[in-house]
Amino acid sequence: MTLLLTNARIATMDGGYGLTHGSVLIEGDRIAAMGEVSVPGAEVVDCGGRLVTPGLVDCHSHAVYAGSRAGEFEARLTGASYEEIARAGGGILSTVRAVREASEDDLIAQSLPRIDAMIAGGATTIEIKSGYGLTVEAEMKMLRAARRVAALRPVRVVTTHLAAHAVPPDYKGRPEAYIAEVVLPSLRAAHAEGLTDAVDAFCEGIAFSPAELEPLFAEARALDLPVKLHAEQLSDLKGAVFAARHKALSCDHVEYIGPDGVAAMAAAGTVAVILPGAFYTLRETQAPPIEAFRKAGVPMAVATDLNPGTSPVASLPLAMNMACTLFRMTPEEALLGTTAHAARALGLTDRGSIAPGRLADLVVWDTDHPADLSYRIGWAKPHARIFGGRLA
Ligand code: DI6
Ligand code: FE
Repeated sequence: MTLLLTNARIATMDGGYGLTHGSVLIEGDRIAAMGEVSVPGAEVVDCGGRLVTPGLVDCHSHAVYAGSRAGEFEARLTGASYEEIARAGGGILSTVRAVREASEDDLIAQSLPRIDAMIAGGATTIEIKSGYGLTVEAEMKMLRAARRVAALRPVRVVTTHLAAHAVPPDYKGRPEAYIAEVVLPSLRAAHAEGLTDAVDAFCEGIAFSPAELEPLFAEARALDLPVKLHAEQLSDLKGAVFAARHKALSCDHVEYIGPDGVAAMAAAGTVAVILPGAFYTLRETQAPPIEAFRKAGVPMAVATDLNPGTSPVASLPLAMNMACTLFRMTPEEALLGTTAHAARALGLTDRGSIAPGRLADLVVWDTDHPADLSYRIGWAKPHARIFGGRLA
């Protein structure tokens, strides 16, 4: 099957926009060639001068979950803080209750509308974390549901084990025991079933300290799984320094990171995943140190962090807009953040840019200007989508 996109404004996203005008030739599920190519017999899609980008990569989401947290949204607007709600047994733990009660099929059914919204925003690869089960079986259920999403929708799914997301009530005050008795066994079981591509944890005062996470990252290394970390979202526990020591693919949130964390990430080649949806929803005031990341050469990704508590955001273009407006990232950085740098945050080299040999996951946008993807609030929509070499 040969597909030829013609008259395209191509943002290759190789180090920057890398704009060129011409055609993209797709053979099978891969990009075969670019430039002024013409191939007899190919199915031709005239892009009419529109922008073509790599399919967007959402490298941080909690899109598979059950239940609703709309009531907490209302409570926060009348004064309760996110941490107060969490300490009172709401927050993450209220979603945990809903996930434990849901069957795997129900979990998928409740999650598909969110997946569809992510796809509608231009995503062709999405990362999905566990972390709302907090028992061996419920974590496995989440990861199985996440894997099944890829068979139900035209999207690639990367799964991440996040059992170290919160301490469940039956382990209250005993985080080490929870790690030893639930997190490590669930990671081994998930790995044995091929259910997880990476290991993540929430390093925070309301969750786990670096010392408590040491056995988890040691186990990840033993299983040859890459690690990443929710680090420095609400305070500076030196999670980034810890994660960089374990050669983490990414540190995510990083609002409160210090110069030591930035330097450690730069030395380890760790990506900073910027999550403005959570910052916006929590009405945080401390922005991540974008200029320090730039100066140190730390690649920045941008993701939705789609989750029921702190970031009910499904659209990557909206996250890009927030990254620009709230954090002064440039639209070029924001697009690198949802393409090349997001792929890197997942340890993937076969996508995130347009070049021969890459996966033919592409989006044709209803604009010819790449900054429009960040600039337009709520109406940066794909005109067409190519997934695995086919219009989908
Ligand atoms: N950081 C977050 O922002 C989300 N998880 C995390 O580790 C919040 C998840 C939730 O509130 O349900
Ligand atoms: Fe998150």
